[in-house]
Amino acid sequence: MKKDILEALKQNKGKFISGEELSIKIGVTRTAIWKHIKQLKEDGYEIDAVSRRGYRLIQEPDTLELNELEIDIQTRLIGRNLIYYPSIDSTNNEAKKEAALGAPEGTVIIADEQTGGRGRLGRHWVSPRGTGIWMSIILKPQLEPAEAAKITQLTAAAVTTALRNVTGCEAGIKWPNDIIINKKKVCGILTEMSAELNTVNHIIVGIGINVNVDPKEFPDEVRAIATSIKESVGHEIYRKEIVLEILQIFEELYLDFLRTRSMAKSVEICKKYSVTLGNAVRIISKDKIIFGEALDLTEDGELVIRNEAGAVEKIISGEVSV
Ligand code: BT5
Repeated sequence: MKKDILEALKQNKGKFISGEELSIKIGVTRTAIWKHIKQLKEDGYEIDAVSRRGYRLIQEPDTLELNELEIDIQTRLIGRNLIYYPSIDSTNNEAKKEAALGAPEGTVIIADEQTGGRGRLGRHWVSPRGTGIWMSIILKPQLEPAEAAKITQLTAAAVTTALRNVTGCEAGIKWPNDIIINKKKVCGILTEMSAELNTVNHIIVGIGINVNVDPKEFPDEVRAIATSIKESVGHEIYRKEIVLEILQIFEELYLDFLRTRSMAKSVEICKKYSVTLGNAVRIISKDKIIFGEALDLTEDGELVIRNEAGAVEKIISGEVSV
């Protein structure tokens, strides 16, 4: 019911709607309306309450709670099923549990804070409360396990486009899983899967974005390499706007990929915004270190390099430092 009231207030944002009109529209007493408005105010909504005129929504808080996301989401698949936690160890861990319990494809787990956020190879991902986007998407594509890295590229394309669209920042992609602004990391992607020999059961794609994070909140070693959207554009951004844009663009790219079995659209975006191509790279892939020059991306999103011996080789995944 709180959601219905919020939806009505949003539809009339900036204008008054009387308690009576709300109570008729939603089918509850005016006292019930008043109680919910009080709760919304406690949740951080700025609402004017003026006798004989009613209620007027002035400003929403920067929240990722379900009421907010569910009212505005426009997708068909990605995020149609949303699960929100104020605090959780890791949205990837939770997504794994949900996937095992049969959560539908496109389910999104989102948290306001992670206490055990994870990067690749068991690294820690700093995920402070209230300022970042920490979310995971459950996918069930018919893929061979070796193709899972494509989903990382598709995600990088979706996140970079969304960040640019919503914030105007100059986000770039450091292959394979970092989104950077001004040479510092603003977002990391962690793709994990459950698979049999030849088929993927499900893929969990975890996305961590420093939106309004104050760099002072990062521990020293992370501060040196990390940035936030706020730091780069100079003001706070509603996290919800970014989440909705990512889910929308992700859905377009993912449905296109399923339909065509081609990564062309995502790879085109990855190439356009790549900060890796054309540069000297040092790649840690499995247990070896390869030096070379990043030349191109293949049609599947693998990195093509010319190694020190002058030979051209394809890298499927790895750790790149420029
Ligand atoms: C990544 O790993 O970049 C993947 C990060 C994925 C995080 C999301 S949040 C939602 C979902 N749930 C999870 O538990 N994880 C995913 P990697 O390339 O291994 O980079 C990890 C390194 O980035 C760390 O060792 C730090 O140096 C640095 N780092 C840690 N926290 C950071 C942050 N908030 N911003 C930028 N860099 C960070």
